Amino acid sequence: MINRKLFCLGLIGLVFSFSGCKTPVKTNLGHNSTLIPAAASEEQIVKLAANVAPSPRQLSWQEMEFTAFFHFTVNTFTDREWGEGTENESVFNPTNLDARQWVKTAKDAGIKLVILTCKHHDGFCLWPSKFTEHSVKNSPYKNGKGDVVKEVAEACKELGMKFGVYVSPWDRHDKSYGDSPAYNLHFENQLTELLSNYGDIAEVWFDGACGEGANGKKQVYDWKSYYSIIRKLQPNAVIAVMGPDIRWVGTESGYGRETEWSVVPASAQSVEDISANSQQKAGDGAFVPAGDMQVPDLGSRSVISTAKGLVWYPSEVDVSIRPGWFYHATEDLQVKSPETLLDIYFSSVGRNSLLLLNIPPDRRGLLHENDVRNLTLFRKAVDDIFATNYLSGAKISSDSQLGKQKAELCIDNEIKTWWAAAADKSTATLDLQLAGTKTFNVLMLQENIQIGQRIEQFVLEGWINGTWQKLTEGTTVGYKRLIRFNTVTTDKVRLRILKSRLNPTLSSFGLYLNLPEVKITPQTAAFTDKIEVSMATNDPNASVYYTLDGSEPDSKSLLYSNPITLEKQTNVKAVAIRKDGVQGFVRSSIFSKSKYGISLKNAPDPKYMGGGPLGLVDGIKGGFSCADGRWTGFNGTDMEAIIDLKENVSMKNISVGLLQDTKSWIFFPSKVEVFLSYDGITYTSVGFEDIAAASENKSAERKDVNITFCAREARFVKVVAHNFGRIPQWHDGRGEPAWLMADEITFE
Ligand code: FUL
Repeated sequence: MINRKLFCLGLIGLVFSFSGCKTPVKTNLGHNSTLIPAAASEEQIVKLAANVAPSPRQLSWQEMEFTAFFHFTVNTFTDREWGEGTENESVFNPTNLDARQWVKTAKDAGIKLVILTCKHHDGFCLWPSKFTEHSVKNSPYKNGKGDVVKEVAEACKELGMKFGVYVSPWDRHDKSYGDSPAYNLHFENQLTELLSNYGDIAEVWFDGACGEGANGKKQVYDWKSYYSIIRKLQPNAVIAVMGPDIRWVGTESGYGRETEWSVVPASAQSVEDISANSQQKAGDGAFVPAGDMQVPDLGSRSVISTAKGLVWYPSEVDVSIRPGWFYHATEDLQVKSPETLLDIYFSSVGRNSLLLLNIPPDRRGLLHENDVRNLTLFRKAVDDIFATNYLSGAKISSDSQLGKQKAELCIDNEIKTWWAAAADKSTATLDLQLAGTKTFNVLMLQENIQIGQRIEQFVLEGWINGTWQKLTEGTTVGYKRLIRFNTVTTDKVRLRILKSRLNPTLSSFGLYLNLPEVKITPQTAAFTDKIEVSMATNDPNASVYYTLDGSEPDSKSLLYSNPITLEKQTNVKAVAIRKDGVQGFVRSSIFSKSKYGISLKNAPDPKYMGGGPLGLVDGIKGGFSCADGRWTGFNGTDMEAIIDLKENVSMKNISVGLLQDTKSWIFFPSKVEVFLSYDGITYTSVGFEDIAAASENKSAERKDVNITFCAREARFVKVVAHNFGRIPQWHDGRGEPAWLMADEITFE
């Protein structure tokens, strides 16, 4: 357990009165913090929690839903994630910087605010700070006359977007870092420049990552002084995540908690704890902290029952569209797909969090085409899904209501109006007769958080075949809850709120239809003669269109009706398109032909069949994702493959492709050995290679192990890749069996 120190900035200025057990607890609407009197009962604590609400700046921040980071600095040019602070300013030289392109791309993707890394840990300033020489002013960019902060701020102003600044307190360049009062003054000077010269700043993002200065000393930050400068110069700016307004969700994976309370114990604002749980090493793009911030629930009844104070401290999910935070050309093919971005959206915005997506500009000073394309497709998907609310025009009734807060107000497409159950109710049922029979599979709920977060448990039911059937269920709602479930067609639904801290409220309630999906079966495969491939969609109102030449399918492509037979290597691409024109994501499967025979001693895991054993020798290599259908995966076991080349072949090199992605528990094997045989009975070793064990998490890597030997003939090749074994101590999965992923084996 980490040490919980109370850093109750949010408790300053508290107005609250508590007058004993029998007197009703006075509410505290509009206040984003509350103290818990020592004598408070559990029931009273729950009521206090339900009345904590966001501050106006927290509310406007939450309503943005989707914001972006632009990570850009010397690292972009040195190909690093964390600079040393010793980089020469001359390395910073974008050739074609267009901040408008960054901001316009973000705006088109539905992003409302962008945050620029004005200074990252290397200390290089993207603005010509008067307080350091380590900045754009000494770089070749615009002959030292450039100011990237200004360019982004102006693009935001022009395009009606909000602007935020990331300023790393940790500075590996400045000599004063570690001499605490001197560096605090330096940092405050730089902060003052940023907050005075670039118009309105809506968010100041302080990083938790922190190390020693060049002098080996640890800096003691004067957070209170930093915060008061922000409050004075930019009173509307929220301070994240080493700050009192916005809480880091606790992981950089893009996936928030299913149960996410915005009201948490005030101790969650401890900057020491946030720092201890922040990223500790460079390049660990998807760091998942081991501390308290990763726990599944930060604000349930049992958690708040021992708190001394409570604060409104909403969660922000930060994640990069690429494996790293900064641009690296080697990651151009690892940009998150539109489908993954959509999944992240459902798991962040849809889980009472705000999504902060990093899109790093490249060395030209532009957002890369691949990032722009995937963002655009992702946005189109969100727009298509939420274009039609199938509750529009429904007749709604509730079993209770508070004053004029009637049920109709939660389906009127107006977030400012809301339904509330009667004051003494902690459960409620909303009945809906839809305007006809509708097909849907997405639920959207929003509480009126202006008066607090209350709902603890709910279930959505549909009237199907004469009975109420559960469609989906959940715990917290908060600002927004989105859940996908199996497609259903009905004209009657009801929402039952089973548990709530106070009378529940809803400002929005929607049912939507997800994009139509297409499935190609098998997902991918290698074959010897021919193979039968089928396609299907989950949407009864959609048809499947496909191509066999690798081109993108659309409604003019081949219309699928019956399974097709392939006799040569083919890239099948398929898409489901609904009658209303909405189309899903394109699926692509390569079916490859191999003239060899192969047998595996240990069966691969059914989830990672790599297109069947022949997939290991079909000439097509797996990508960076273990789930691309090409990798053959062994959980805890070795790969021992015997390949029958069907005739004697002369060769001098055998190569084995391997994947390592330690965050997904995939490790390179410890050793690869190769044997040859004429008859498939007697094998002779021709070489082996030992592979060094990984000692830290890194982005996914691929490796070809080449075993080279004097040319010789053989018909059978045996390849043995020895599983890494148990996951080492430094890893979260310590002691568990490691995965081994292989693809592709080639002969030369
Ligand atoms: C982390 C930093 O170390 C990364 O480089 C990145 O800026 C991320 C948003 O926060 O703590």
